[in-house]
Amino acid sequence: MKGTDEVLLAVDVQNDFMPGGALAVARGDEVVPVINRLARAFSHVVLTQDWHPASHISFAANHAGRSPFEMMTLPYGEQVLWPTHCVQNTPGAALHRDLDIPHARLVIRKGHHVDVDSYSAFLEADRRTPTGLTGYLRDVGVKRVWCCGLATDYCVAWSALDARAAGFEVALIEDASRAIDLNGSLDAAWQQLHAAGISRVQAADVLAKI
Ligand code: VGL
Ligand code: ZN
Repeated sequence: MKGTDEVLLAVDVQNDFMPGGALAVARGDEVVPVINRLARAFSHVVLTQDWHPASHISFAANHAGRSPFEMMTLPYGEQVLWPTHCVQNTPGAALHRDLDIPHARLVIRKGHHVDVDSYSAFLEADRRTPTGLTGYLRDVGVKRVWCCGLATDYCVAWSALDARAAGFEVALIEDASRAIDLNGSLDAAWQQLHAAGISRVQAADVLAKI
């Protein structure tokens, strides 16, 4: 069992990111049993939920003449315009029904500000507004963050990078994650992750060491 100084951070295991969902990640459903198995080895698990108002700035539908997956320049930087997804309190925003982590302690909901996106579980896309997760993890004595979930190249990567920047040891569990891979985003993410000193591990390696 992993100790209290380690946390499993399972990012956005939500219906809209599953095959058939509004922003489907290919084979996204395959992470569910892997994350369930990992979670049994961690006493401390934190989940995130992408949790947008219907009028959210990241939705192409909220910008006249724009289509999903186009880029748009916003006051805080370049933003991918997404299909409408993970609208607060809709079935698409719910966690996958087979996610079985009764001992998950905290669910961070992110992306709730109408005019700022938040891929990261730590800092919103303006790169200034904290979610509070850094303070929470420090407060309970966490030193190492194990990241997994959806999508590898967006919310998982951004969360891992911000965790590292906040001073935690960080690993990304590759086979407990799946990517969107838009215009080379997966390769770009791995380059950034490696440069930041984040280790790339497989679930079996994590479980073998416990
Ligand atoms: C995500 C795009 C938009 C993610 C969330 O969970 O990776 N990607 N919102
Ligand atoms: Zn989103």
